[in-house]
Amino acid sequence: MPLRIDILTLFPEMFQPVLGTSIPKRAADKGLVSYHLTNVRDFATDAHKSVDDRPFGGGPGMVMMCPVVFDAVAAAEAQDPRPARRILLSPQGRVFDQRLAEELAREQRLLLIAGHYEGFDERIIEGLRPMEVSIGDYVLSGGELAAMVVIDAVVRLLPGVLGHQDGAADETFADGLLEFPQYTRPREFRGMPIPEVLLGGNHAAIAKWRLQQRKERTRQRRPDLWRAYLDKQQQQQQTAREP
Ligand code: 4GX
Repeated sequence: MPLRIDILTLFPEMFQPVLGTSIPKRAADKGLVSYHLTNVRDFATDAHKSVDDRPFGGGPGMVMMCPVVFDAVAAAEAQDPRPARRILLSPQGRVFDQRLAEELAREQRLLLIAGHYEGFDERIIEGLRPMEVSIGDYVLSGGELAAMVVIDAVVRLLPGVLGHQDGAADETFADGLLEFPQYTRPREFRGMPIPEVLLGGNHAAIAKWRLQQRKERTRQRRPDLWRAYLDKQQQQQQTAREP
């Protein structure tokens, strides 16, 4: 069964350009994933089609209301018997990373809730118990772009989505190091040559140079990743020594 992804949003039209392009589209065309958009506003019951209201206690902005969100989740979930892993995009959430992408790629069904406005009525989180996920420490105007980031990172990990060529195996974060620099034609551009080692055809030397580059770049640019890499290496050596 393909992965089913439900998206609950007030702006379903934002998703078509992304899900209908490149890898997310290719994955759906191959039958490896399906996308299902639910417009939360369709579940508004009053004449004005309200989905948000002013916060109790006062303050700026509007808050997404419980009834529409609960009804939208129930309607989406009833479309398929498989239980969905519920995810709500929010700066309060667990910070999204490659490890979480890999975890989500093993699910059968995801349901993403993308909110606009200042936030959700807290009882949405209390009652629906979604996993709160943040794509980083900055403020977006809505959860839609965050949902698309999560979907893109997950879908490209599904078996069969990427060709063997652009396989997800040996790239950044698979082993915790940044990538090595790449070059293509021409051999010299505006006075800038390419590293000599890449022209020699000595594959062992090239592999060694690339690993060196990856380590050096990670150490200089991402000391946090470099620390984690060193710790992991040390752990592996420890395990290898155990009887
Ligand atoms: N990573 N936003 C969600 C509305 C909101 C506020 C509070 C729930 C609780 C974001 C991020 C993000 C802005 C999306 C506020 N929803 N989402 N939105 N960073 O900034 O995921």
